[in-house]
Amino acid sequence: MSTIQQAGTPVSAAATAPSFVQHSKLIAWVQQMVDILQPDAIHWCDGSKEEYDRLCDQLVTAGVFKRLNPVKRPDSFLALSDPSDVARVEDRTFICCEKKEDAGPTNNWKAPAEMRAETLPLFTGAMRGRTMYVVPFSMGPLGSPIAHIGIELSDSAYVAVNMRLMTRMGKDVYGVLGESGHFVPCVHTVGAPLAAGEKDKTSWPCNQTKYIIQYPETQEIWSYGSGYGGNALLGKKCFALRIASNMGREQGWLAEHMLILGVTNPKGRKYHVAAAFPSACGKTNFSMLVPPAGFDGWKVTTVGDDIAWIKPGPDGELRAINPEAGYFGVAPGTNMQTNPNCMLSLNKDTIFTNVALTDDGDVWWEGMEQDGGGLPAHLIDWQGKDWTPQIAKETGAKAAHPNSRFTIHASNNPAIDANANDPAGVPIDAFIFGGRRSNTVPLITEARTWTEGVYMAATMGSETTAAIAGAQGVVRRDPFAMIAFCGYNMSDYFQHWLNMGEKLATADLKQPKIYNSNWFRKGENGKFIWPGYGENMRVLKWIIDRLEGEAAGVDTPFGVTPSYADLNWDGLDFGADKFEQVTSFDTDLWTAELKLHQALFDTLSYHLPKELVDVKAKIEARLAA
Ligand code: SAT
Ligand code: MN
Repeated sequence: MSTIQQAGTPVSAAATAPSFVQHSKLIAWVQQMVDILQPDAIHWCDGSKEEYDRLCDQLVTAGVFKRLNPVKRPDSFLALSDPSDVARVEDRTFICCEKKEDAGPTNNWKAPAEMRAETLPLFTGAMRGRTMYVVPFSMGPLGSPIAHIGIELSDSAYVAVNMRLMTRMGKDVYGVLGESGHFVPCVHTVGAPLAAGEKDKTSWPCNQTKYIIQYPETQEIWSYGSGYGGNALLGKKCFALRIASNMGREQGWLAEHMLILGVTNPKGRKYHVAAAFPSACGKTNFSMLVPPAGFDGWKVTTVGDDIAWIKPGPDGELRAINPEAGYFGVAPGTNMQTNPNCMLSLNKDTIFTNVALTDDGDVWWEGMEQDGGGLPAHLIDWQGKDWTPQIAKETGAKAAHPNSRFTIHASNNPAIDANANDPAGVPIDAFIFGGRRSNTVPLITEARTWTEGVYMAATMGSETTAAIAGAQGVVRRDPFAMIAFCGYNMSDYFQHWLNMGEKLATADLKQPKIYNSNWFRKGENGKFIWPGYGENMRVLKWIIDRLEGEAAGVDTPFGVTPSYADLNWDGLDFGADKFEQVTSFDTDLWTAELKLHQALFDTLSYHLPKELVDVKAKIEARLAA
């Protein structure tokens, strides 16, 4: 670590750069940014445990962190954000490339020069009175052929410590970069400069004006005004999805909003499945799934819980890594029933954001009452206010924000896959695309061909969740769960997927099978029908059995689904009538659904692959038959 700065002297990147930084272009870039952002000091992060501890202590002193009860939650902290800064801001997220068509109709677009001119006044002096943290990070195992490096400049120590959990962060990154290696420059400011001598009036400085800007052509990220999640931890959605999807398109690989899990069957054969669900739809739970009773000999292990980078390996087969090193997961709803591995992961070394504080210095969120303790008599809620069951009843106040999160290093996870850090990645056998739909879409459907699978993923719809600022529960098309994350034209992205399948076929390589799932159908009482969580193993087993050529299925106009007898029901009381409710294929609903697919295709008509239009025509013909 070095924070060498004399009060009153101009901040110099070259003078403060530690000896482990030997990259002159990088130092020059930091200086350029210092000149714009005008921080009071520079802190070059080395990523050590000592540095992490020191920064956490500083955050406690500054009132940003509360240290949790060391007996109940060792080395863990709680941060409460500004109530206006609690989720990703999609309407303030921009893809700035030269041509509007290259960003496509699903992204907010502005020409780079225009965006730079508009935001330069905001970035100018934005770090005054603050320290600029220089955060070196690798997305993926250091030196892996699938990994890429970024440097984030941030004026938030909260970001620096979160990045140490979420990425491979530290001075070893400079070893990989050497004197001239390639990195993605990422600039982040909370947008709350301080006048000389001024102190923060709040523990979560931010700005009502927000910009999350990606310049894909120059691979730059500029984030202004928010300290929260994907807005501020720039390795995550900004780099690993929006910028990386562009890199993948150019270089022939995939950057996807997917968990990756390993699943071993009783024969001892191991498969790897990558699954795309929208934010806050259970990716973390699925990736840490514990097989229920009746599934002896089955084992599920976590490679990643949110993002997958998938590149053709030396033999052309698709190999996937989790570019992240930790999990930034949704707390509410997590408990020993829904995700025991996750609960165990949170026992120590955790940063919690926007959950509630118990009277004995521990954390609490909605859903934890199901672990036997019932509702606590008193809490401090995520806004720092008193919370009691009575207050909750009268006002509906949530103790934890619905998008409250935990940050942990993946090594906390008892179900971590033995190959989670393998630089070569893991081979992918199947993809699952899962929307959140209260009706229409069946529990699980297998695509008959790669193209049919791409169609399923492309037309996926989903009800929005608390991970996005704004309206919730609205059905929108969310192709590949990438609506907010694809950094280029969505139709070109569909084409890229078709091309990847074609490449595998041409090389005579096995294409992973593609599935469409929906755990979220509701009954007339408005409640979810599928019990979910660990029971998803029943669906996963069917998928693996299909890969082994050992499970039957029935044809629907949309693909192949299991019949009741094709799933293992050991230990679960779920009758054929209920199964019918989660799998039924309703012709009227599907006729209406296809109109929505058409509306999506109308929006995406520029460069829309003809193959997808053909699949739609085939489904329509089958529906009519
Ligand atoms: O806030 S994040 O973008 O990191 C979480 C999510 O929306 O998936
Ligand atoms: Mn996500």
